[in-house]
Amino acid sequence: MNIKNLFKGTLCLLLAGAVCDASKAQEVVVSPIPQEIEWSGGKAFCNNVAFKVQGLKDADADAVALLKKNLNIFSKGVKLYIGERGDKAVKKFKALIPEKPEGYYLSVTPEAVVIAGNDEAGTYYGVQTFLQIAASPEVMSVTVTDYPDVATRGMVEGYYGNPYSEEDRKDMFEFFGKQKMNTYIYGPKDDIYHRAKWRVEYPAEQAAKIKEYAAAAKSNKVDFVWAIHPGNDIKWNMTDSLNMIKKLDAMYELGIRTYAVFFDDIWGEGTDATRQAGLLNYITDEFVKKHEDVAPLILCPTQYNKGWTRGDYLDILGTKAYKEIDIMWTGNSVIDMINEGDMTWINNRIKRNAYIWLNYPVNDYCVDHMLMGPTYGNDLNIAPLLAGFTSNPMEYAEASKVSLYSIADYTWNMSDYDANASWQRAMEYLVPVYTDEFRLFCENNIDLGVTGHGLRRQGESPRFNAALEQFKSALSAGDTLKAVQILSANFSKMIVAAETLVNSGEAPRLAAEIEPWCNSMKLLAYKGLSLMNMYKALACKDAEAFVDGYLNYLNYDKQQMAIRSREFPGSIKNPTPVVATTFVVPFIKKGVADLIDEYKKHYTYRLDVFPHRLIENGVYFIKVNGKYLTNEQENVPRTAPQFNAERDMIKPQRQEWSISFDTETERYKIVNVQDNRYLNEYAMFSAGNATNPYESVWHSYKLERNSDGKYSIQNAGRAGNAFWLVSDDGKRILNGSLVNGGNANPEDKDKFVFEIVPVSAK
Ligand code: LOG
Repeated sequence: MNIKNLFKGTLCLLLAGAVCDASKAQEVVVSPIPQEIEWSGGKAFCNNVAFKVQGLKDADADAVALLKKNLNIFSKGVKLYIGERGDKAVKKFKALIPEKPEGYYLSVTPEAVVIAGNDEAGTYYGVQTFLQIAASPEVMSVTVTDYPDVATRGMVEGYYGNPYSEEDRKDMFEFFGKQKMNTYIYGPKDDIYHRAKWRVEYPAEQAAKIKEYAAAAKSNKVDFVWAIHPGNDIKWNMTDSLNMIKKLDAMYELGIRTYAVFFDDIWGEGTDATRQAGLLNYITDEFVKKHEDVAPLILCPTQYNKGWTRGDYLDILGTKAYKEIDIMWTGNSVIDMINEGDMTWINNRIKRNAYIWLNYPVNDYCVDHMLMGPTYGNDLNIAPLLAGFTSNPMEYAEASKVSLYSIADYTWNMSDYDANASWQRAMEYLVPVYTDEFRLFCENNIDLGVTGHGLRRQGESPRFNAALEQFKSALSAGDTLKAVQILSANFSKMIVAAETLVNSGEAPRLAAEIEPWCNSMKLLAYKGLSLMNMYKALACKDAEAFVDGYLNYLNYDKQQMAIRSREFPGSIKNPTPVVATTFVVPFIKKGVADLIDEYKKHYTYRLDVFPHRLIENGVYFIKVNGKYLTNEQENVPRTAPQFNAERDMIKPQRQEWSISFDTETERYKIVNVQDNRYLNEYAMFSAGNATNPYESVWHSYKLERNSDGKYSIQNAGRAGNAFWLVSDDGKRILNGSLVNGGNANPEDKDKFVFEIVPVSAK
C-alpha cells in the first residue's frame, strides 16, 4: 500500500501528533516469515506520521527510493535511521545486525525506527519488512532480526509455451522485491534467441526490452540471469565457442551480469558431459573472468534428474566443471519435490551443492490444469545442501504467484515453513477482498491427474468432499431432497465464486488468466446442478424433468468443452481448461451414468437421448472358442487369468467378470468377481487393489463389437492401443505382446475376438 498517497493532504495534522486508536495497534504477519520477530506489545505510532530520516545518502539507493516512495519524509517527525553495516547512521546498532548475506536488523519503537542491513540487499529487505509492518494503521513496536536461509531464491522462466509478457515480468520483479526473492532466470523455451537461434543477437527492439528487464529487476534487488540453450545444434569447435562468447558479450552490453547455459531436453552430440564442462570452463576463462562484475555460470545439465541418470555423465561434470559453476537439478524425476536424500545423492555426484530447478507449478505438461494448491513436499532441512532454489512456474504469471509466494517463504526461512499457512497468506495477498471466492477456485485446481510424470497433489475440493459426505448420508437416510439441497448449495457457491472473480475488477490481470478456468468451474457446477435436478426428478418420479435435467447437463458439457484457455493471436497453446478433476468431475460423470441406468429400469420415455452403451454394467463370462477366462490364482500378485474349457463348479466366480462402464474414460473396467481385482493394461492382475489402485486412464479397456456379435478388447489412452490376443495354445491372453492396434493382422482375427456373455444368460 502506498501510505504516502493515502495521507498526503494531512501532513500538518500528522506532525502535530498522531491521532489514532492505540487499541487497534496490530501485529502483522510479515512475509516471508522472518527468522526472529518480537512484538513488544505496545503501539509505536500511527502509520500516517512523518519521518525524519538519517542515512539517506549512504544507504542503498534502491532501499532509499522505496522508502521515499512510500513514506512521508520531512524535516521533523519520528526518527528513522537507515544504512548498511559500517554506515554512520546505523553505527550504534552494528552489534545487532545479523552477520549474514542479505540480513538486516529492524527496530520500531515510539522514538525511532532503525533499518540496518548487513549489506545493500539487507537494507532493502529491511525497508520491505518495515513497509509491511507500517501498512497497518496503528504500527506496533517490534524488533526483527532477519536473513535468508537460501542464498539464491527465485524462479526460472524455463517452460514450453507462451513466454511472459513485459508486464508479467516487470510485475514479477516487483513481487520478488517484496517477497525477498533475488533471482529471475530467463530461459523461455520458446524465445528463439534463447534456444533455436542462440547464436544470433536479439534484434534492437527485443534487445532494448532485455536491457529494461535487467535494470527493472536490479532495482528490486533481483538478479536477471540470462540463459542460453545451445545444445540442439552446437558444434564442439572453436567457431561455436566464439559464437557463444560473442552472444554473451552482446548480452553484457544489455546489463546481464549472470549467465546460465541450459542443456536440457536435447539429444545427440550436445549431450556430451566432457564437452559441456569444457565449454563452461572456456566461457568462465574467456568471458566471466574477464569482467569483474560477472557472476559464476549456472549450468542446467542434460541429465538433470535422477531418473534420467546414465553412466558417468554427472561424475564427469562433477570433476571437470570448475567448482564455482552451479549445476541445476530437478530432483528424483523431472517433476518432483526435493528431499534430503536426493540432495546428498546429487551433491556427492557433482561435488558441489546442487542448484534446484523445481518443476512446480509449471503446467506445460498438463496444460489443461492450473496448479493453484499449496506448495508442499520439499524437505524443511535442506537449506545447507542447496546452491539455489528456483521454481519453474506456469505460463500464467499472476496465477503462478500462489506458489511463488510460498517458494519465497520456503527459501527464506525453511524450518518455519508451513505450506498450508503460506498458501492461505498467498491467496489473501493476491486477492485481498474476494479471498474466499479465490480460495474456492484454488481449492478446486490442485491436482493434475495422471500424467507421465507421476506427480499428484493432495487435498483437492475439500469443501465439496465434506458436502459429499452429508449428501451421501442424507441419500442413504432416504432424504433425496435434503441431499440435493446440500450439494446444490455447494455447486451454487462455485458458480458465484467463478462469476465474482471474473467480474469483480479485483486483481484484473490474475482474473484474465484464470477466467477460462473460472468459466469451466462455473459450467462444471451447472452440470452438478443438472445432476441434482436429475436426482430430484427420479425421486419425484418425473421422467420429463429427468430428461430435461440430462439435456441441460449435455448442453453445459458442450459449452464447457468449447472453452479455450488462451485465444490471443499467436498463442502457442490453447487447451480446454479442466477444473476439480479429482473428485467433482468423476462424481458428476458417475452420478449421471448411474442415474441413467436407474432411469432406464423404470421408464421408456425419450431413451434416445442417452448415450449408446455397447454393454450394460453387469457380470459376464469372457470366452474364446468355448473356453472360459478364469482367475486361477486368487489374490496372487501379478498373475494372469487363463482360458479353461471346463466351467468351474467349485468357485464359479473365478470365471465371472464384472464389466462396468468407466465414466471417466468412457471405456470398460474388467474386474474378477472372485477377488475383486481389475485387469491391467497387460490383461493381468496388478499386485493388488491396495498397492496398485485402479486408475481409469491405464486400466480401462475399449470394447468393440464385430459383426458376428463378438468383441475385441483393446487398451486405450495412455496404455496404448494393443488388443487382447489369444496365445497359440489357446490358454492365455498374450501378455506384454498384445497385438498392436495399427498392426493387427486381420488373419488373426479369430485370436482377438472374444465372446462376452452375461452370466445370468449362461
Ligand atoms: C524442461 C522444462 C519443462 C519441464 C516440465 C527441465 C530442466 N526442462 O522435461 O523446460 O518446463 O520439464 O515440463 C522439462 O525441467 N523437460
